[in-house]
Amino acid sequence: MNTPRPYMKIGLFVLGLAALFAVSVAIGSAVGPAETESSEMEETMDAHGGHETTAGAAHQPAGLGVSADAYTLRLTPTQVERGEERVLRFRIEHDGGAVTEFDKLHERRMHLIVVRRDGTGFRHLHPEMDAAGTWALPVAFSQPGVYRVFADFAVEGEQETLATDVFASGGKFEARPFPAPQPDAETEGYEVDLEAEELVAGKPVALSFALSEEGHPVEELQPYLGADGHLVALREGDLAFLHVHPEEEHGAPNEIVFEAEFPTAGRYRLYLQFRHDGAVRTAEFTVEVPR
Ligand SMILES: [Cu+2]
Repeated sequence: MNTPRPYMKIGLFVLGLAALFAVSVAIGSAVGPAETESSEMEETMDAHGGHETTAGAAHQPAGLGVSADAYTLRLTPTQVERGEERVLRFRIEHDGGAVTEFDKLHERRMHLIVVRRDGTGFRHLHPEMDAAGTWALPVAFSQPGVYRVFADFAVEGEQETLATDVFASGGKFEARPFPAPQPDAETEGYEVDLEAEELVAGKPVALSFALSEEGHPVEELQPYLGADGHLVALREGDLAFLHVHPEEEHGAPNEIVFEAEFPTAGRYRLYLQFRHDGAVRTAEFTVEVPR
């Protein structure tokens, strides 16, 4: 028999503590003294310190993790009170430091997409970065719940989408499932009709949105982020983030066309943004990719 005696157990426990302490010290020194963020930020760092490689994950959709391709999103605070305006701060880390050089992607160096886990409360924001690589912007969450925050950016020609959850406490949480699939949507007096080719998982398809206002085609669309419009597509269940591409060619002047590739069968929530009369408007759709 090899049962440890009590003092041996204590000895092992102390050794274990010492090992934990050593790991903390190593992480602490890797992060460096410049770190002045809150303890919430440090907890995140301890949980996700080090860079994972993405071998075997090449075909995973974007937006499923805080880390991908050796980039890590560190965001604080991740717990807020509903209705309270807070400044969200985040960095993109690579090789132990904050990235400060970003490519322009759709005319911006950082796109922040905020949406509650049930697909409601969609927002598309553009934070500001300081010289040290910390992005910041004030955000208030009017409804309680768990929000997905996506940072969409490109570095050295590679687009990345990292995401984390932000928890908004207080009030009464009422989840709403994705609305049923429907080929048209209304927003701020605009009607938007979605025409899609046959939706097939794993194959690029064209999604065409036709805009009208009181039955008349809207033909004076203003460019938004360097294109006719912007489209975010999220998968039901895990909010995987699809990269879709605006198409320059389209049939009618009131049409906005994208090419999307839905990775799997299932439902997706689409957020189409377009600019008209000087304001950006968002129309939402659910589409279903059959098995
Ligand atoms: Cu953006």
